[in-house]
Amino acid sequence: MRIITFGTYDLIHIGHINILEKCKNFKGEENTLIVGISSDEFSFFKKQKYPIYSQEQRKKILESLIFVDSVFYEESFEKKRDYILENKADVFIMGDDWEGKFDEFNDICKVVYLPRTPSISTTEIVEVIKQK
Ligand code: C2G
Repeated sequence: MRIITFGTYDLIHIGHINILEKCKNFKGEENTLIVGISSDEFSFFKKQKYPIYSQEQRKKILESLIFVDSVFYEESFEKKRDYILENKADVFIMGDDWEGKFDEFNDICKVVYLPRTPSISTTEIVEVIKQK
């Protein structure tokens, strides 16, 4: 199956790796995993701050992972339908912090939310480093 997922993937951590692994192995198959990585401008739009790593660095890091087959820049929520169609995705997977948010795409693919890895996020990592 062709799986698509989206995210910022800044300061990549075990929560990111876990969901990418689950996407790649979804339903016990060796799927093709396509990742839409938030551009710097789209990240700023979502979170009112720029990622620590640039979009070029984040893209290169993701491309070097064994679970990931291809990476493109996500530039807006509005283009999501086109991204799914262009990439011929069968399944769209996100962590369950996005539960219910993308159900509108069930008409063109299967939308699935998987459990997040508890107790880790880019924001927390930054806070911990700041306190040291
Ligand atoms: N994630 C996870 N466990 C964590 C942290 C993140 O499973 N502890 C998952 C998120 O649920 C998401 C993916 O990792 O599916 C990427 O997370 P972020 O980089 O935080 O992405 P986000 O900024 O939420 O962007 O259009 C959708 C957005 O672009 C998603």
